[in-house]
Amino acid sequence: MTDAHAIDSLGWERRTFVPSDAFRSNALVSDHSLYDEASQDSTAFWAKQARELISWSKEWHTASEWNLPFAKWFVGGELNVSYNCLDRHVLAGRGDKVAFHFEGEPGDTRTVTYAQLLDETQRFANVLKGLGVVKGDRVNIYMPMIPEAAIAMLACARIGAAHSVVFGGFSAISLTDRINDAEAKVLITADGGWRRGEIFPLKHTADEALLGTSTITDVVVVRRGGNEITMHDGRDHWYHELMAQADPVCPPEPMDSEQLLFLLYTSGTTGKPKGIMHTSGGYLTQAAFTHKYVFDLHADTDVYWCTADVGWITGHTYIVYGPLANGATQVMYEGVPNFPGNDRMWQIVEKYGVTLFYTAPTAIRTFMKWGDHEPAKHDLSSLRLLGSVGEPINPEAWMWYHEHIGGSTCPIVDTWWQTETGAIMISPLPGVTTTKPGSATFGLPGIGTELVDESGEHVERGGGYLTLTQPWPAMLRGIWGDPDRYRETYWSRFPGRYFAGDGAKLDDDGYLWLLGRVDDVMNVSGHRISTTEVESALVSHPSVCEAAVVGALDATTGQAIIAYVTLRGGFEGDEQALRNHVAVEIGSIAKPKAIYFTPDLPKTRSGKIMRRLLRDVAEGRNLGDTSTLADASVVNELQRRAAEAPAED
Ligand code: 7RM
Repeated sequence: MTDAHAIDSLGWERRTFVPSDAFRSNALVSDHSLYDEASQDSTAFWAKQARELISWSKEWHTASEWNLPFAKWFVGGELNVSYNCLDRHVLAGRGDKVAFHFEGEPGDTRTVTYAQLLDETQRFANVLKGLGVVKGDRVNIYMPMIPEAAIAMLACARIGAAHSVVFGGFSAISLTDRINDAEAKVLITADGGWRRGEIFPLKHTADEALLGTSTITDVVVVRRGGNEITMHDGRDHWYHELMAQADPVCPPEPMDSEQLLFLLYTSGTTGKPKGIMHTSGGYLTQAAFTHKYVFDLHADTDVYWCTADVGWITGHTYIVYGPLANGATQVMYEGVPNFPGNDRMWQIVEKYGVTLFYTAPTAIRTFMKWGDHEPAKHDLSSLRLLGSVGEPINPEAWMWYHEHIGGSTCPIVDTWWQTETGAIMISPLPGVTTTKPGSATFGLPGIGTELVDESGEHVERGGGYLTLTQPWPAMLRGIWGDPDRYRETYWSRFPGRYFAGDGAKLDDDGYLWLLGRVDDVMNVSGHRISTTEVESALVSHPSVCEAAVVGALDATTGQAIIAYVTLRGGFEGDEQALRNHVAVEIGSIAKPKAIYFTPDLPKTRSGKIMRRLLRDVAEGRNLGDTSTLADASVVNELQRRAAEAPAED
């Protein structure tokens, strides 16, 4: 083993799934033409996509300008993002097409057509203008999952104000920090939203947040929860009152291709949240391209449902900008997947005839835990494609998704990307790519990926660091207010390339397998073991639903593997059996030293497992920052048990 060794590669999943003839014969792409074109000249490839998928009011003069690490795309071009998402569909006679089938958690529904969405967006753009918002200002959005969240975003885009959406589950202090960093002028929120049968009081939290800010002049409040709130005279306004008086016409003003479209804050593991900057022309091009081709969107017939919240990048790109730019019809759901029952998602799929379904591995593993009988209660035969995003999907979770949701016929697109990349980077093309459960397969056309070792040397096979070798249209343009941190965070580890922070491995066929964050890689007696591989080995045992492993300091081996395991319903935890199972699956070096059974794992609010906290627990440390944790009681319980029964030798 050399010093340049990045990550060992242990297990190999060998099952393969070829796109069916039925799917291929109807797919937008069923050959390698897009890959071939892009490999000839990727800039020309993206320029072609920008011309085909986006309407420009002024043509650009230079497709791409690259001053590492600062990129510009479609330089000199002008467009209006909201025009692309709304007006052009209405002008083409598709005003009556449904944009959103909205399903509230309590069961109330609303159908919003493209014409209605355009009408509300124009009015709200005028409302914002009336409050003094001008091009270049920042507007904060703190909303439940209701159509007004999309309307608020599109209205900002229409007038050239950048939005900064803060997920509705974040605390007052998180909102304060983000408002202050962006120096936002206006806050758009709601009285409350529905979650697990109860109202979460957004306006109340916003009021608390605003005690610590000085830039917000006005607050617009959508009535959703009907809960009692306090309106501050002069500052707070009801959305419906302002809208009733708003001018219905707000022409889409052309914006520079590099006009700031939004900031989206990522918490990261250290330091204050980073305001990731995304601009207009390049972002919309890649959002529309990936949404169309990765999901094989047939806009006239498909019903698309992405279960993310608009507060995350997945909601920005694959609920708002990508699907609307493509004129898709989608489902928007406000609430949790287990209200009123564990089959709510499948009931919605059946009700609206959803054809394309995009969710996260954490959700899939939860559905597995709830049992096969929940999806079996519903007719899911409308589904024709499934997607996954957010974490590595363990092969067993992939297989479960394939069989129990996809009826063993739907292709699965495992899509790797980040807030920073803006849009999907690595994914199968469903009519082209033979998939392997757990592999995100290949970089999309026009995307340059390369695995490198510790010293930046090319890795041909096995584990390494995932880097991106060339600029892409939807890439972040920087960190708001901190260009040095931008360069340092993403462009300094391997000079000349973007390093995403993720490890991956390449198999003999050149397939990419994401292995999790490199900060989480465990070092056991000099072996660099990825969390993903051990977790996938555990999840491949019939008793296991979900697993998280961490490397905890160990006097003999440097680090020892500690596993936290959630069992499937009806199974008893057998530590020895699981340790042996891991040894058989990937080798005895990867055997966990201790296994703790737990009904739940600590996750971020967007559903990613927080291994850092588990490491703190395993090493008996006080917990660091827990503010991004979705449910703090989970770690408290694990910590209590760790204190009572220290890991045995
Ligand atoms: C879209 C999103 C980004 C991080 C990323 C990875 C992990 C996302 C996958 C994945 C394996 C995937 N944005 N990640 N997708 N890992 N396979 N298909 O999640 O900024 O919130 O997170 O998520 O570690 O770096 S994000």
